Amino acid sequence: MARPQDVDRIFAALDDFRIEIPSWGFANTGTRFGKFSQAAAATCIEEKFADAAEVNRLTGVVPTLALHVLWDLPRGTDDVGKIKQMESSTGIRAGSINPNLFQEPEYKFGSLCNPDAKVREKALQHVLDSVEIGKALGAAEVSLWLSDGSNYPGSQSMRRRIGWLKEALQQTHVALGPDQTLLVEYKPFEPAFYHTDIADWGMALELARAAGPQAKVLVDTGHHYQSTNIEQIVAWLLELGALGGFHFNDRKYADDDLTLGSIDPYQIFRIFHEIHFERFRKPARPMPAFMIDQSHNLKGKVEAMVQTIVTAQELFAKAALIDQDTLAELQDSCRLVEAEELFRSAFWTDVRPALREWREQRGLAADPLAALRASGYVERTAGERGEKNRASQSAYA
Ligand code: LRH
Ligand code: MN
Repeated sequence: MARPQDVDRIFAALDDFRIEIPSWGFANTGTRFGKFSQAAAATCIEEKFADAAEVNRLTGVVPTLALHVLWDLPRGTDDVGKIKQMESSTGIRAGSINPNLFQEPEYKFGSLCNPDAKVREKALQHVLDSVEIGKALGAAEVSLWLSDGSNYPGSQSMRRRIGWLKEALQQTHVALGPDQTLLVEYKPFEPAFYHTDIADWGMALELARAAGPQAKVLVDTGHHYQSTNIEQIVAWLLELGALGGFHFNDRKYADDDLTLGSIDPYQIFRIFHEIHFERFRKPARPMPAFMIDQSHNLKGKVEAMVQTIVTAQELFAKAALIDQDTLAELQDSCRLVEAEELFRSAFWTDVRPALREWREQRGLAADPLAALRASGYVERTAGERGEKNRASQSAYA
């Protein structure tokens, strides 16, 4: 149970905590082995915004929805008006703009790194269109992930692909508006299984730096080899002022896109500790963008999203309990067990009663998951959307 003096810390942290949810988290998705369609799944952008509004009604901390351009704005800038209508009807604003450079046949051998200059041009144009969509929507981030890579040694030139990639990101940076950030996301493998052009934080950092000051690194927690010390990468990126944001999810094996904290909650806690340490040292520095990037193949989509946000709030609140001055004193005097016990006891503190109180004081449901079940929202949307979902066996999201 959190001590009374802890409650202020928890409340202060929760007041600053905001997290973005992905439109694709509400749509029917699957794996290469199958897709288990859900009747209540969102089938169009209107329903994705409606689900996001329901999640925000219940939690109060998700003001923005990440959009994937080809999935959510298939007509590009011509769909901006439609998105703005939904922003005003739901109160949810468009969040990060994610270009799609991984599903069209032209991108078989890559997009920005494709040996064919015409394909690179097409890919760059899509990124530049995404930048313009971001400007038109006043969205802060353009979030770039490339599936680019190869499957066989010797089959592609990794050096020439680096050159093409640097050029494209520099051209993208020139096109950014003054308040826009380009997020460079890395991933070690999948769908490429020999080399991936942006495979780790070092490559993403060098590409961001070469592009310009508005380019930062995005850390997707599912994009690391087993036993990678992710919080150390976060510490380094914070030290370098190069951390732009996170895609939070969880995994047991690879990029499993499971719900945050479902496999290793201590991992997210350790990452949040680095964030709180940065806030403690440099309170003026803006927080990196917190975003969820999950696909809910088995859990109910809205239920999984609410569960994810509640878990993220709990872990962020736990990490806020660490007294940075005391911990620094114990660390620097190498009182190892005392330092570790201070660190661990924060993780083991049950912050849920304080969170319920924080929510109630802000007119929110004390238990958002229970409130979702009581609302009948999922049953209602299943009724409205069931027929469409049965009919449509669409592509990925
Ligand atoms: C790639 C990724 C990327 C998104 C996609 C939905 O694995 O993490 O951030 O574009 O998932
Ligand atoms: Mn991601």
